[in-house]
Amino acid sequence: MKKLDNLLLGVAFCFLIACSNKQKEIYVNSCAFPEGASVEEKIRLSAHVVPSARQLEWQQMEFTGFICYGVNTFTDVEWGTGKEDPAIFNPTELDAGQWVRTAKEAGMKMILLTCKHHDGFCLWPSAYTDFSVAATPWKEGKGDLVRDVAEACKEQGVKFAVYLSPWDQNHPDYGTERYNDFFVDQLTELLTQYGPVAEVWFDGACGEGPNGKKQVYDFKRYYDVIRRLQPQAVIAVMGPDVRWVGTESGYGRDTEWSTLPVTATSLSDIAESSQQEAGSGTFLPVGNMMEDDLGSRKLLADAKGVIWYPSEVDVSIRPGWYYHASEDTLVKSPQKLIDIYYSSIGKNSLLLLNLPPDKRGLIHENDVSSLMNMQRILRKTFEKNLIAGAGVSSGNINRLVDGQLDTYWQGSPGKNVLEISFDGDQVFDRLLLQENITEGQRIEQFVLECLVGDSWIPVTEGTTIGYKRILRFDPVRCSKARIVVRESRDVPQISEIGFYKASGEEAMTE
Ligand code: FUL
Repeated sequence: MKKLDNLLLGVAFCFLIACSNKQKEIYVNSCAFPEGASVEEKIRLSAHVVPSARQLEWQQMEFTGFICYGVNTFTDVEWGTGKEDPAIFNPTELDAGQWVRTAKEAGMKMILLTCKHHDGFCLWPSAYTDFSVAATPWKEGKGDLVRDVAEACKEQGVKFAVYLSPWDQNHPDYGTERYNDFFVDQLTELLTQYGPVAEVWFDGACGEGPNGKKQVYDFKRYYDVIRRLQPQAVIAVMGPDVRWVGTESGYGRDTEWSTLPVTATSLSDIAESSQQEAGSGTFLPVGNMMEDDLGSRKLLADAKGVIWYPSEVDVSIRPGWYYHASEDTLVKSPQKLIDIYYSSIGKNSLLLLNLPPDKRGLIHENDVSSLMNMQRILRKTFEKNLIAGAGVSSGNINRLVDGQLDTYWQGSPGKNVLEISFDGDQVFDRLLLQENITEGQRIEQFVLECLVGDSWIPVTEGTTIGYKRILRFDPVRCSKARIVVRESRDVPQISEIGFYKASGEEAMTE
């Protein structure tokens, strides 16, 4: 537990890395500001905080899938009670391969499975409870859905992740210290029996258990188990590696910092305030993850340090998280999903899109169709980067289109302008930018200008870029464009640039 206890200790270590490598001043995961640091120094230091290896790998997945499945699927509710008769869980055509195939074809790189939701029903035959698939008619009680999904993921080259709800309405020990032992036992089963796990997702939703008590979760202990058994896994939402964006709508912030100013010094404080109500005082502003401003200079000025805490946008393809036949006609259209794509992945977040299988145990045809059309249309939009064949003012263009974060264009004081000369006139309405986050998130304000006649005309502008930013604007025709970085926390480094013309099918129909 001690290992995770104190952010300041971790940061002292980071300073050592920085000293021994003057070329690259980086602080992995966090940086505590020295006593008496000026605002300018805090801003500069924050621009050198970088993701841990597990956070970077997670971010680069971009698009991931969520499977909410369990007794709720059969009782037609969103939240169960923990008193369900397990016999109701009886899918007739369950095919985990279809779930993973659908996700993979849609471009998702990971599947997160609700191994246990708030009702406490387990999709694996846990040795620590009778409330599981072992008590159901499905496969005559011999099934293990966690195994089926983990194996299908392995076969198809998709990462596997576990959602284990801390809130458990079924377990008699809920609300007592013994429940923490039980939770650790279940976590251990999931982390030792099913191969590599890429993410562990702890939900912030929490109510009373069967005995009317609220549980004090021993998060530090849970994190310790995860770090020991699956060190590559990120811990999301009620956890230190990945931040809940603050809504379940699919829409992230226009200004999305992965570097968050904090007043906290311990990871447990971070966990406690991650998907919670206002008032903990851990983050600046004193408030919750739903605040609009989580990373401005104003907040940095009052902070004690900065952590790398990137945003994950979770949303369901349907109104509910679980399957309801009454929502078969309410599946989000491909155009709506594309709008969500731009508003999450296109705004420095990872997208976690829920695809709830139905009572048969299949992802419904309507969901599959929407998803495949979304992917097909996006592929059309992004198939041709118009920058190909162009030249850039800084010489070598290849480093801006090679898919590598650590090959980049770098600005210099007073010269933060990257000019692009296209191969003749080009028409585009999408701009994609990526920062070299392996050295920090820095850009605070930028504008795209195009040369029309003899004048540079502003076409669109943005604030943060981070891992990825995609801007949409009306089509523009030009042979020269430039990115002007107006404000940055240190020298800007742009890793990737793309100019695209959107497929006509992107247009919203609703
Ligand atoms: C919420 C839960 O209460 C929902 O049921 C769902 O699991 C969603 C992803 O998170 O907090």
